[in-house]
Amino acid sequence: MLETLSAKLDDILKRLRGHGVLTEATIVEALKEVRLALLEADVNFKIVKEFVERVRSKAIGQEVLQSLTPGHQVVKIVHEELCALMGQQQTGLALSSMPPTVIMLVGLQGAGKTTTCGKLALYFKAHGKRVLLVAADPRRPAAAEQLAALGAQLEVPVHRADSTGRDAVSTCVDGVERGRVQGFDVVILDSGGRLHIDDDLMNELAAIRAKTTPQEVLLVADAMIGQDAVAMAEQFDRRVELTGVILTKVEGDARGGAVLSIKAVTGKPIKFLGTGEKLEALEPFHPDRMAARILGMGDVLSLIEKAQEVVDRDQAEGMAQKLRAEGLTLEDFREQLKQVNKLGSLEQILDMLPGGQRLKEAAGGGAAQKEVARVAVIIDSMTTRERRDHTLLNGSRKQRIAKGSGTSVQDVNRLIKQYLEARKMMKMLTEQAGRKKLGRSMRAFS
Ligand SMILES: Nc1nc2c(ncn2[C@@H]2O[C@H](COP(=O)(O)OP(=O)(O)OP(=O)(O)O)[C@@H](O)[C@H]2O)c(=O)[nH]1
Ligand SMILES: [Mg+2]
Repeated sequence: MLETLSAKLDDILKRLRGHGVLTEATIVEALKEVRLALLEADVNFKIVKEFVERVRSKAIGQEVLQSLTPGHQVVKIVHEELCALMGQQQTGLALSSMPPTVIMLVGLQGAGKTTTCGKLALYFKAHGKRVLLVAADPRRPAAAEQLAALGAQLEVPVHRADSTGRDAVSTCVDGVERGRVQGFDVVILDSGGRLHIDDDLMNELAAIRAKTTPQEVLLVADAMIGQDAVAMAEQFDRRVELTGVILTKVEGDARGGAVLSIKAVTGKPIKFLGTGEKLEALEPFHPDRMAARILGMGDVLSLIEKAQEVVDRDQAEGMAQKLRAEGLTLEDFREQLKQVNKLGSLEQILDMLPGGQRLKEAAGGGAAQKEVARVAVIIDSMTTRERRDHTLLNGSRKQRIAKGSGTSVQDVNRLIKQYLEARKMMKMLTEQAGRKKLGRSMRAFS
């Protein structure tokens, strides 16, 4: 996510931090590079100009130049201004005081509307809300089928036009009414997309908006199209009045032009980011955290929140108790790897850690993920008894396991060493934390 931009800025700012004393000229020089990096990232031209000007006027003040750590001060200013660009505060979804809250998704064909409907449904479900999805594109039966399949997977009901041939507008009105009568908390309208913005599409969307008065009208746009996403937001806003934006496919967007300029140009906040095809791949958008991520400071807060969502609380509690009583076994080790995998690929996790981008480069593409897969396969090749008691693992058993998992005895030995280290650390932690404290930290997972 935004790797190219991030690497460039990191590089420029690192050099600035290296200076004990900063002169105005050094800062101006560095800002020229920042300007170029942002333009190459496809950030709107006018926005870049204003951004650099603001950083410059703050940075060349006496306070910064004469401080003990001028380089760090400049990084801090850049961070602040990046936050300001993306909207400063996180903008959550507006919920209606009189349920159901109606959320309408609009956007071009293939932008990710239907997928995002599923992601939002999962998100609300995880927050204890009852969700109804509405397939608002009756002209394309396949679209309704796709949403119905998602609904079935998530165990969320899907409202669709019956055979009487209701049009998109009436289907949405029916869906919202059903949501009200049946006591749903949230109704999400999955509108149809077109390859191009045309009058028919806009008229239909405007009519749906007028008839269902949604709390949120969100443009779903592919982040990879950069400035085109910004232009699209302006066009949609003119016709249907947006309340915000969800950018999708951000995990593949190395440049970040849309992420950085959409709020500044259109005034519409980004509310969520789509970061993969899986339904879990949706992140609430926090400008400050994104700014930190871009500057290579990581995003540990989001990582923790994600962990709280995916880690099964009862399982975690059970695991904690068991660890206190018996210590970590290889079986637990494998279980924990599975939990980590639920967080996303290791690459995605590294993205959120301070300095993670560098680690990722050092590890080479996909290497970390392969290592995890290898560990899992080796443990899978052990017998249950071996997993519970690693001391059984003698030479011949190791050979058998290596053969069974298509690895080598060295690989098996390396795994055992990693496991013993993890076990030692775990033992230390549990002893330190004691019963009460650990109980509290486990409750934080709820
Ligand atoms: N990598 C990635 N793929 C995504 C993301 N969101 C959606 N997709 C993929 O984009 C493709 C199109 O997604 P849909 O949800 O069907 O798009 P849509 O906007 O509903 O399309 P129409 O209904 O045809 O207008 C699918 O292959 C999705 O898996 C994302 O955040 N990351
Ligand atoms: Mg769709």
